[in-house]
Amino acid sequence: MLEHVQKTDSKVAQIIQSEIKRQQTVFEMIPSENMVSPSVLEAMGSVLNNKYSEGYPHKRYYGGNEVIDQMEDLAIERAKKLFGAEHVNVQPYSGSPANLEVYFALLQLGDKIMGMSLSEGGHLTHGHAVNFSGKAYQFVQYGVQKDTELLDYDAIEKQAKTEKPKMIVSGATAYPRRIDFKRFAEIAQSVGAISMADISHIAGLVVGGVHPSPFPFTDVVTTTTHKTLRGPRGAMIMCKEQFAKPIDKAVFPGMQGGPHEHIIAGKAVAFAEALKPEFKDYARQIVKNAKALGESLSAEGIRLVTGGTDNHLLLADLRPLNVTGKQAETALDQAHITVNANTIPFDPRKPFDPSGIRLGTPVLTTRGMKESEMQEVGQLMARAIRGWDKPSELEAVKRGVLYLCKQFPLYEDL
Ligand code: DSN
Repeated sequence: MLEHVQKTDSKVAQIIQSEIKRQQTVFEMIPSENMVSPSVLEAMGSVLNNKYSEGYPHKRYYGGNEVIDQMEDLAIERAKKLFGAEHVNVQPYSGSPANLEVYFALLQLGDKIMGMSLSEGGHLTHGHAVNFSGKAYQFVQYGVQKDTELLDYDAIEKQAKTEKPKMIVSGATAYPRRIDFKRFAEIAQSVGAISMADISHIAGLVVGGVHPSPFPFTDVVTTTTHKTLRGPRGAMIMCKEQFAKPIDKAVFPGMQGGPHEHIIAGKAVAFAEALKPEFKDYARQIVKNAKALGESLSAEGIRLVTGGTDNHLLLADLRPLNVTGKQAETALDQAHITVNANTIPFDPRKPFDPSGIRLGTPVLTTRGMKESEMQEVGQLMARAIRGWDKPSELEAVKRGVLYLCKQFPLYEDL
């Protein structure tokens, strides 16, 4: 794979090799990550990188796009089939620009939007004060109920009726339960707001049929393509036909220049993979694995936010073990388990060193692990967290991790 760069730039080749080795020898458990197929990697590394294609298929601002047009058409056609969307724009560079493009397309600067607060599971671009979304629009935030840690749809409806937003954004980055997109769309409709769902985390579960789809209820749906969907790092916007024109205009020329057609090629490959029946098995196994991991962690005395999971991720509250999120993240890193420290709802601690960690099963499931391995993964994690300040414990956990990684190899021919 690195035959050319190895000859021309040994420093870069060596860094890439080290990262391949790191990915092969850790439990990668950040729930927004995945390991793509060699076919997706190849498509992303192709000569499609070389072309400027500003505009849309068959209406470009540069010559020589007759081949590129076929690729973008193919990606759009596959995405429509995968999600049952009326209109798809596959050009967004990533999730954050995609969300901003939707706001820019359908609202006036300063308009009111409702979105889920980052500290309770939302996303920066759903209206956080430090983000462009929170500065350019008047966001009001909703969160979860204190006692159940679940979304309270009646409270969200009441808030929508009082606030009368122009748009309601649903979707989360740290919410372990199902999201009722139909209810969100009904609430939006009842106050004359546009409904938007950001399904970046769960897109693969939606196409796999293990999470309810936001289609056909939701007006606009954004998603990244690199999380559970297991495609290249990038995004897309899907919408009802009536919103197609302003959305396309906001992506280009509103926010972006030349589309990354090599990444769009990777998206097309990933969509074809996700259309295969095996992908449904994969999505089902992600959820089974998350549930099994949750049971294992609970048995070890770790409290799970909401008591468990319906999707690919878990939020673990480490206060019962008297360990902070950052201490756990650092210790787990040393034991070759990659997670991120994360706030839990109503966290008494600060975001940089919060009370919890966020973890997920998409990558371990891609490697082929099942429920019995999840039992072991949970035990290894708990041992590392309890022994966060004991190098010998972390070393013992690392040995267990390396042993399992060998049984479930990754990128063997890279
Ligand atoms: N950074 C992503 C995540 O980890 O959830 C969201 O953009």
